[in-house]
Amino acid sequence: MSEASREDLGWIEGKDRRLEVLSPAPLVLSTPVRLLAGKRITDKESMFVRNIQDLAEAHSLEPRPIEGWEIELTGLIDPSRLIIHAEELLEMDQVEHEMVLQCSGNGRSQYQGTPGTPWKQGGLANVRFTGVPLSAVLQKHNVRVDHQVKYVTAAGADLPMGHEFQALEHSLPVADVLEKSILALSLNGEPLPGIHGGPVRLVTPGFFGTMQLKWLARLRFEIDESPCFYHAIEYRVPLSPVKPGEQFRFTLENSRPTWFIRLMSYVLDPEPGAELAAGPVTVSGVAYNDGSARLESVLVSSDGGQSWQPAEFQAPESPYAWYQWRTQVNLEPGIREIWSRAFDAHGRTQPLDGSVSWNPNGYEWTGVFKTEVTVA
Ligand SMILES: Nc1nc2c(c(=O)[nH]1)N[C@H]1C(S)=C(S)[C@@H](COP(=O)(O)O)O[C@H]1N2
Ligand SMILES: [Mo]
Repeated sequence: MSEASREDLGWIEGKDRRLEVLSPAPLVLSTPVRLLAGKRITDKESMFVRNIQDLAEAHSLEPRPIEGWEIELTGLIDPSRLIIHAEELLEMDQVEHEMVLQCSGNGRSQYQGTPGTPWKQGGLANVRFTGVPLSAVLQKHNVRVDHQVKYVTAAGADLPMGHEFQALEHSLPVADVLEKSILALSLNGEPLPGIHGGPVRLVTPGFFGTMQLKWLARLRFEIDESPCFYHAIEYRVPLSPVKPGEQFRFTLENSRPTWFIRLMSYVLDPEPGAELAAGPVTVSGVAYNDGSARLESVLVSSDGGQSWQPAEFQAPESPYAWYQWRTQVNLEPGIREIWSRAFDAHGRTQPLDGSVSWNPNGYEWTGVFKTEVTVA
C-alpha cells in the first residue's frame, strides 16, 4: 500500500472550485446544480469525482501516459491469459458514447437512515467517452470466450484503502460487456484525464458510475460474480423490499448489484434555494434512463403534484445520453416546490414517494425530484 494513497492528495488543479468536497481521501467531489444546468455536455472541470480508492499518480486533470500501460485478460478464455498493450488501441477504430455517468448513491440524502456519502444530486454528469469496443479487441487477438462465462470482472490499478483493505472490482454481465463495453481512451474529445480513469477506463453505457472502472488493469472472464466486498456486499440492493432500518445480510443470492441506471429526472434551473419573483418562470432540467427505452414525457408540477404539465424536449441521438427539457410554470408567492417526473416507453416512472425503494445502503434513488424555491 502506498502511503500517498492514504493521505489527502490535495485539490485537483483545473477542477472548478465550486465543486463540493464530500471527502478529501478517497477524493469525492460533488457538482453543484448550477454547473450542470443548461449544458448538454458536462465539462471535465465541472465533473464530479468519486474515488472509492485513490491512485496518487492519477490525481490530476491531465492525461496520463499510455505507453507501457497493460490490461491483463484471464479466466475462461482461450488463450487463457492475454496482455493488451494500451498503445495498440490507438491504432484501432474508435466508437463514441454520449452517456450519463451517475453514482448509484446519487440522491442518497433523501433516504432516511442510510450510511455512506450523503449525495444530493451532484454525483451526475453527461459526457462523451470514446474508445475501442472490447469485442473488437477480443476479435483482433482471436480470443474465444468460453460459453460458460457469465460475468466479466474488472479491476483498476488503484490500491485498496478502505477499512476492509480489499481491492475494488466489479462484475458485469458478459452479454452487456461484449455488446456495449469500450476501452475508453478519451473524454469529451480529449485524452482521458488521470482523475477520470486515464489512460484506459472500462466504460459500459447504461450502467451506474461504480461499474465504469477507472485505470483499467485486469479483466477476468468467469462463471461466478466477484466475492470482493465492494461487489458482493456494497453496491448491491436486496431483491425483495426491506423495511427502513431492518437488518439485512447481503449475499450474492438475496441481492443484485447496482448495475442498470434507474429512470430519473432533475430540475436544474431554478437551483434549490433560489429566490424568484412571482409569475411565470422558465424551468429546465434533464431526464434519462438506462438507454433501453426512449423517454415519453417529463411532467412538471409547482403545486405539490395536484396538477402536472408536460415539458418540451428533443430526444438525444445517443440512447444513453440525458434529455434536456424545459417548460414554464406560474409561481405564487411563498415557499414553493418544483417537481419533475419522467416516464419511459417501458412504462416506468419515478414514484411520488422515492423512499419506497429504501435499501440498506441507500442506492438507486428514483423518486420524483423536488426543488424548493422562495417566491416573493
Ligand atoms: N478504479 C476505480 N474505478 C472507479 C472508482 C474507483 O474508486 N476506482 N469509483 C467508481 C465510482 S463509485 C463511480 S460513481 C465512478 C465515478 O467516476 P468519476 O470519478 O470519473 O466521476 O467511478 C467508478 N470507477
Ligand atoms: Mo459511485
